[in-house]
Amino acid sequence: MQLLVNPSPEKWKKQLARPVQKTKEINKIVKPILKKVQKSGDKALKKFAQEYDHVHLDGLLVSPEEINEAIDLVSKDLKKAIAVAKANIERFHAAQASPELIEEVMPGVVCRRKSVPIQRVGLYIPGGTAPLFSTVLMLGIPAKLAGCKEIVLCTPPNREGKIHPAILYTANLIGISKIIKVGGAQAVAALTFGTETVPQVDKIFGPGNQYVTAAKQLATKYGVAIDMPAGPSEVLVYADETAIPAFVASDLLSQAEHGVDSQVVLVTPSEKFAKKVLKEITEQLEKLPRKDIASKALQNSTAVVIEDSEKALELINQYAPEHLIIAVENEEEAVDAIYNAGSIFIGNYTPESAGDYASGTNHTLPTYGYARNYSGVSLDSFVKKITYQKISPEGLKKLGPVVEEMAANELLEAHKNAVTIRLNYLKGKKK
Ligand code: HSO
Ligand code: ZN
Repeated sequence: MQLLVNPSPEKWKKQLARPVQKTKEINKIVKPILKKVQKSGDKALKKFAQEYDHVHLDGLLVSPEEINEAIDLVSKDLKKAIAVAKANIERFHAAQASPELIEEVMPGVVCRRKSVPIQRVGLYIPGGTAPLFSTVLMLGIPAKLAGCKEIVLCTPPNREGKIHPAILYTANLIGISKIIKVGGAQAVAALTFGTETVPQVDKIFGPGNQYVTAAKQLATKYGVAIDMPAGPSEVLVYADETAIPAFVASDLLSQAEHGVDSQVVLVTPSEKFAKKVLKEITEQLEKLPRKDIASKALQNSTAVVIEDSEKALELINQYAPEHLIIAVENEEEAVDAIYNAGSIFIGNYTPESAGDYASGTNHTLPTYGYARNYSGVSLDSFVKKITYQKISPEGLKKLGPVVEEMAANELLEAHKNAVTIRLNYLKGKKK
């Protein structure tokens, strides 16, 4: 982890640049995968399973027997923990429901807006080195609460053709019945075009490696929506001497262990504090099973000393972190000054891990600086809002002339006529 002391603002961008994504090369690999799945459906998926997951699959769909087996394999303690997380996530996401809006904007002109569930959604849960069953909760719970009709979960099998029991247990617990053994770009392709086993969906959610991310981006060309553009996980901790160096180090390491391309940043007014954190990181890192991954991520990572708090906050807003931990004396002032962040964790006793798993907020968040213009996943991500209007004859008499005037000035006579014809009819009826 490099240490920068009072770097000049012109250099911030370069010094805190995220690892570059090789989109062009990745697309070269991903595009043919999409094509093959579009053309050959399940047959292509099975071929890719052989090629990438090194497994021969007879069927792609997870069977009820496999679910039962998973239920037996998950420990009691983990089941209890998942139940608490589920309750918190359900509670916070259920509270996000926006009530139907009805407004009589002028007499006889009534406008309405209502949330309507996206009918078919696909949830992608990555395989790889960590079985992210927590992501099943983060995507599945809001999908269920929103009322999505079809919820499909895709996740890659291991070499034995199996899926991690905690993923199956969690999916079953929240009532997802269609779980498909397919991973990578081919999973995204299957959800985009549909195959014999995988239903076509309207929106695709979930994290993944660079191939999955690229495939999701390409899927949008075929009319499928995606949750957000994704990149490697990241955290920025803003801490002063009222914070505890060991806590800060543990938070930075918790994100560094996600992947070699993860990035963690410390921003602090005190060089002395920064050095204490760096020392703690070295000590804690030694004991981590994922030490190799975390230490690679730390090579992309920086501790920045900025004495001036206004400048520090400016840097944070410019960086737009996915996760922001604020552990400074004037926490409220700092929190209020932030306008670019995916999710904010406040105080010494709010580790990011709490939000990653169980406090109730969603952990699917905008990375790579997209916190400037995207929100994290929420109940809203699973609904669309339809607007409605009904105008009475009285209402049209008031509003009609306004529309006629505007249409005439846009030189759109047919638009004007759609009002005039009705107003004339109403006059005629009166006579
Ligand atoms: N920090 C990750 C989510 C996660 N952490 C899942 C652990 N499990 C992205 O926000
Ligand atoms: Zn995490």
